[in-house]
Amino acid sequence: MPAPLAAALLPLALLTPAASPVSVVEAAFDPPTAFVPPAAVSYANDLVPYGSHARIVTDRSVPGRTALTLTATGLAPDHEFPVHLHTGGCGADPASSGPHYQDRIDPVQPSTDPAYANERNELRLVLRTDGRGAGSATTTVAWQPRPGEARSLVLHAGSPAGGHAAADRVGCVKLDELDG
Ligand SMILES: [Cu+2]
Repeated sequence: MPAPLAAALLPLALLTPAASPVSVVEAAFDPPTAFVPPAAVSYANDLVPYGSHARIVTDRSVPGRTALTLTATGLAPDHEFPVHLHTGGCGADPASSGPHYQDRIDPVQPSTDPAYANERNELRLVLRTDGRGAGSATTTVAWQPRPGEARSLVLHAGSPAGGHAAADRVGCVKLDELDG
């Protein structure tokens, strides 16, 4: 490369922070019983078929803001999944993803107070799939998660379907990238 360009790029390289403000997680949903703990867990093969795919882009490049986009393929068609940022990881037990991540933590748990349990204080999306099971949803919140406290994005059943209650956790994607 020409010397002037290299010289121009050097200061940028020195300024590059250790953690990128934009992180991308790509994962295929596997059963929780997989031998290697999967990066994305399906608890309901009918709504989140094994092998279906999620891509999560988390953009924290604007100070004090987080924009999160979830894109998925291979899910149940024509379905609406409520999706939330949760505090726990994705274990064999759907409950392992713990409560919703809150910017201001409700002192009373489980949190039902609308002053805390709302879409400004929590990160929530609604993922609507098309006839082929693909969909995308995005949202922006006016805060950034505390490092290590938002470990998963959880898909809920949304409406009673195939023996699942609306609140059932049907899928979970690990967000290790947000840990630091
Ligand atoms: Cu949730």
